[in-house]
Amino acid sequence: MDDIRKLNENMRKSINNLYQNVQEYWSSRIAPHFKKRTSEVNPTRGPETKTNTLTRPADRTPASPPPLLRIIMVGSGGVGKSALTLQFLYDEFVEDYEPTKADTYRKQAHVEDEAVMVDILDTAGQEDYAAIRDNYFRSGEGFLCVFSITEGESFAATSEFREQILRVKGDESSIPFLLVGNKADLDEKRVVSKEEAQRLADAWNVPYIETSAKTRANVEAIFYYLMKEIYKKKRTRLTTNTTVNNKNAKKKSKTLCNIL
Ligand SMILES: Nc1nc2c(ncn2[C@@H]2O[C@H](COP(=O)(O)OP(=O)(O)OP(=O)(O)O)[C@@H](O)[C@H]2O)c(=O)[nH]1
Ligand SMILES: [Mg+2]
Repeated sequence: MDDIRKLNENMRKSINNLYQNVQEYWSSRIAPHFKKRTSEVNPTRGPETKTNTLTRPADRTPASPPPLLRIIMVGSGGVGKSALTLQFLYDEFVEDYEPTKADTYRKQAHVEDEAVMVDILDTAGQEDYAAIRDNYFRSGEGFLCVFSITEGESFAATSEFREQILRVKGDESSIPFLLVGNKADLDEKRVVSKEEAQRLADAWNVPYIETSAKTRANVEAIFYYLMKEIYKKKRTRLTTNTTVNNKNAKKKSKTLCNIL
């Protein structure tokens, strides 16, 4: 019995020692580092963080993941949404037509020298999937609305897509949005003129760009344009929130001073 008691006592001592060692290690080695990192991202630190807010929003720590930019490809079936997406991501043109249900892709990119993660949702143009579009659109932060310059119906359909997007996004008419006339390499089969498409884009107050998923013409341009727009909008929102938070913090400290 005595032996067991002794063994228990020894075990208790060892555990206590171990616990103390861990505590010492934490307070001498880890805690100071932790404090330093927190102060590095303190938004109220002074002028040098001001420059930081331009490149790195103040409410993200240096270790936080890059901002996620959500792009949605919309447009009728067969206009080239998947072909544009795959050309952008993998530098290749897919000749075969395989109607999409919904595919998501992710890619790291840089916008204004900052690393971002772009999430591309390639939706189904086919009418069979029209009912599930609302759900997809809700998560979108920017839209590439694609038609084929060789198919009038697909051009007419862009108005329906635009209406649906505005309805789902709560008529947020400033949502990053681009009207894209694809298959520009097939100019001899063109049925939608540049002027006609430009007029529609002007009425919506959005840019119009012609692309070719086959030749890669303007493929990077449309994705990067949209990424920049989404990024700018996100950054403005973050900066506004930070300014409001700072103002509130100042107000609070003033009130506290008055009370004291
Ligand atoms: N010549 C030419 N063909 C294209 C271009 N873009 C797409 N295509 C072809 O058009 C067909 C349809 O392209 P997809 O990208 O699958 O069309 P989609 O819009 O994704 O169609 P859904 O998934 O049904 O909504 C394919 O055979 C492509 O090779 C282009 O810019 N030029
Ligand atoms: Mg597709």
